[in-house]
Amino acid sequence: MAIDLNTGSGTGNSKIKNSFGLAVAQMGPVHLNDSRVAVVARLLEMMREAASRGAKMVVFPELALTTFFPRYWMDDAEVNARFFEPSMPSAETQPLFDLAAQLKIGFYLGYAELTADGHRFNTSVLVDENAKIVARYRKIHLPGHSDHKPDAPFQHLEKKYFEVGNEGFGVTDMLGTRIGQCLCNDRRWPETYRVMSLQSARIVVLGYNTPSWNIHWSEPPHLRMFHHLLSLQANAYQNGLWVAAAAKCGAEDGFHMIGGSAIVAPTGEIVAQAQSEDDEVIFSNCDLGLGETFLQHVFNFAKHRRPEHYKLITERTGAGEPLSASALKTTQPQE
Ligand code: CDV
Repeated sequence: MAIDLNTGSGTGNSKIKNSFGLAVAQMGPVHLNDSRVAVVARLLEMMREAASRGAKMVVFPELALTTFFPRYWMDDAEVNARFFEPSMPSAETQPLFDLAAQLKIGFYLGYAELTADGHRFNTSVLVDENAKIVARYRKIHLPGHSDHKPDAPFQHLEKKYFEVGNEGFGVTDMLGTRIGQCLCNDRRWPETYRVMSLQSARIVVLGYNTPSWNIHWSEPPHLRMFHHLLSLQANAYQNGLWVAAAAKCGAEDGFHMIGGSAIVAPTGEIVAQAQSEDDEVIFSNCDLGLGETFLQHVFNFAKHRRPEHYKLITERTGAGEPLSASALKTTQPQE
């Protein structure tokens, strides 16, 4: 392979050989009293646009069907009745599945899941082009708190309303590629992506609701967007995969959340980014071969990873004391 010294490109043929049309459907605000029917109508319109632009798949936000209700302190009976889905699809969400089958487009959707035996999860599903649910993910890194904070401007009660996901970070073969899913706060944790890239995920999709204000400390608001993009870009690059992230954003009943929905390439570069804080579809023809360049060289996992030196990552949750010299020493693994 010739290296073009003018461009610095060593990736060979610039024509996209393995192109995947990927759309992200950002949502503007969903207010407390907006109906599921009205929300689903907005999602249907964006699904149509995504398909018309050539998307094989469209990514919707976290908790896409309702307002971001963890900001409200409510009793369990009320919250279950108003915001949780006892089934997926349901009468209100069935039109999404019908249109997906008609348009032959896959999708990712985040919603609040209430199981038959009363467990509650912050969940997403991957739905294929035949409208079949092929994978489910239950959010693992739940942010916020479970107690009432009456002095805070709003609550972040994910730890009250949801249990920690119990099904791991799986990946799924669909639409001719391998896709991993996560939700919002998961995107800030490198373990999320590495567990999926070790299963050869090519795309990670996620939805998010990120309040512009941090109720725990006076974080400068611009850092919310900076850290959101930094997390997507660093992890796309370090794992040689595409990342597609869909926000629910703008002011929901006066509570503002960041936009910035984005599609990030395995180079770490943003290839599409939402400009508004409203319903908006962004799209990219993603070269699924692009990550290979990194995964065969700088991030050739089989060749360069040294898991014998990473044991603390699974042995410790919080930071602790330094390891002793003898604990740090390890025998060399056999080739
Ligand atoms: N829904 C979320 O998980 N939101 C968090 C906020 C609380 C920081 C996020 O990581 O964006």
